Amino acid sequence: MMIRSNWTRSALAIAVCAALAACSDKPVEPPAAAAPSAATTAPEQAAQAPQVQDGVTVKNPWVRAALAEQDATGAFMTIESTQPVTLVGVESPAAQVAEVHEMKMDGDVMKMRQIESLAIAPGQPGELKPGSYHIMLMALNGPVTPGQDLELLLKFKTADGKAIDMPVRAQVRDVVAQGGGHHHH
Ligand SMILES: [Cu+2]
Repeated sequence: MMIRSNWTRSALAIAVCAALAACSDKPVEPPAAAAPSAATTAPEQAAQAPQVQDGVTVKNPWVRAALAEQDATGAFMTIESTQPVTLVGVESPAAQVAEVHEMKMDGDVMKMRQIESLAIAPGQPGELKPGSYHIMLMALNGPVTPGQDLELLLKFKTADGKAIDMPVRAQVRDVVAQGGGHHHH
């Protein structure tokens, strides 16, 4: 019974990934915010400041909005580090399951799989984006609505095995993902 429900979840995740891939050729993200010229206090909502902890910098984290009937969605960001680290896990209060995934073309078919870890080194940022590496949020606890901030806990390991648990707030963005057009139910 466990096996069956896991299988169903995986099948759904693949479908969602396919939908993510389908729109990856469209411009998804707004142009990177230019250097702020504002001399006064900038409101928080516009350009997101990079989030930094222990030499790890997370830029522009965002989550694709998910309607109430959707069970899964993806989270994306750029991760830089001043020392070699690996992303070994993710947790989120918004989802019962969070995994690091890789997606790439296998012939004509876009396939995705869970990966154990994602290596990040100085000068070699981890780019999590549609059609590539991403964080898969599955068994969502509720709708993921544009305008929300969604909490992610990124779990890194350094080369000498030290854990870096980094909380990140990701913006939920309403990105039209109708390319695949598969509706479950
Ligand atoms: Cu995935």
